[in-house]
Amino acid sequence: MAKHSYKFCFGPWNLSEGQDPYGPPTRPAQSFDWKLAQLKKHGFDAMMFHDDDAVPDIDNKSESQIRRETKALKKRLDGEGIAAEMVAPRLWFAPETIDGAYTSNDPTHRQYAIDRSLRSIDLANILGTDILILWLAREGTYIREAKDARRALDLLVAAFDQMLAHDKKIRLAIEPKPNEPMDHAYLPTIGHALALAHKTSDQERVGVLIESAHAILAGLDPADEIDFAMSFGKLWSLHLNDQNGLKYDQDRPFGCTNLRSAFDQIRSLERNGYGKKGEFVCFDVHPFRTTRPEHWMAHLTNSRRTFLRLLDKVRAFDEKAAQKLVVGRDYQALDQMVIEHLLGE
Ligand code: XUL
Ligand code: MN
Repeated sequence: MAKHSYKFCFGPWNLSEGQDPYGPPTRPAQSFDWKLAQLKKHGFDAMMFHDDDAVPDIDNKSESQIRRETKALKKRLDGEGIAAEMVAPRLWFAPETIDGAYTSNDPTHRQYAIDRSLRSIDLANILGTDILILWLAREGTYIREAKDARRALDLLVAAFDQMLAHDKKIRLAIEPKPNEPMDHAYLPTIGHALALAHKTSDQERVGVLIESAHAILAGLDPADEIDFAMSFGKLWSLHLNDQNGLKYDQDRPFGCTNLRSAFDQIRSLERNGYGKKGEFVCFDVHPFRTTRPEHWMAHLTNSRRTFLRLLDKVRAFDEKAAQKLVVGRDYQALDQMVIEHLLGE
């Protein structure tokens, strides 16, 4: 097994303030400067950006101001030796995206979504990344009769084609999630996303991002999703985290709920060579609401530490012995072998 080192990242939204639908923030807002300083200090290499993470209040700024601010951000990132891993249009906050973005029933709102996506591609160019992440937050329905799923797919393909035509180098990475905020999302799994890629004008430039919690919410095993995407050469980014069953999207620290699943995810990354083409391991995790400000980075540093400790476990796993048990169909022994390995001496 070829050994390589991994590069880590997170987004400014991962240092959130603790608000949920039932209560206000529990920590005072931190500045972007502080977040950037923490990133480098704690062994992370890159930051993820929604368009309005890069340029706050982006909808109320002129094109020239947006370009100026993005260039200034790029200069700062370069100065600190931090890469921008991706840009993602935040298409779920604005009044224009109440009924969805690319699949809204209102054509002017669909246009807003496309314009904002094309501008995000321009931001990605300035920030030096060729990856546009598309979490299709509101592309789905609350009630089945509100939209036509086949038409929605056509609208998604048309939107993606415009993005692909806008910039010949940009790669679109779809981040599937089966529900929340919608009852049902149109692209709930990696299989759906890759099938849709085939309908676009340049399928080579349409891939995926896997988030552990989203796969679990779809009733799938994140490690199998990783294997599936990587067999197509299409896993271009990754949001590792954890999720305790079928409930709201929890974004828990990586490995905190199911250590064995975390081990399996890393095993799959290792055997497929994730990261060898420069891909990052991102942690899309949030602090628990109870977290005190002085412990604000712990969910991220803990996720990174768990990843690295489990990576050692994966690399020390006796694959030959495991293979023998597979050949002998002794899965009971294989099961215990994994458990003993995780428990240690
Ligand atoms: C939503 C989610 C987003 C995306 C980025 O569940 O995971 O934070 O990762 O837009
Ligand atoms: Mn995510």
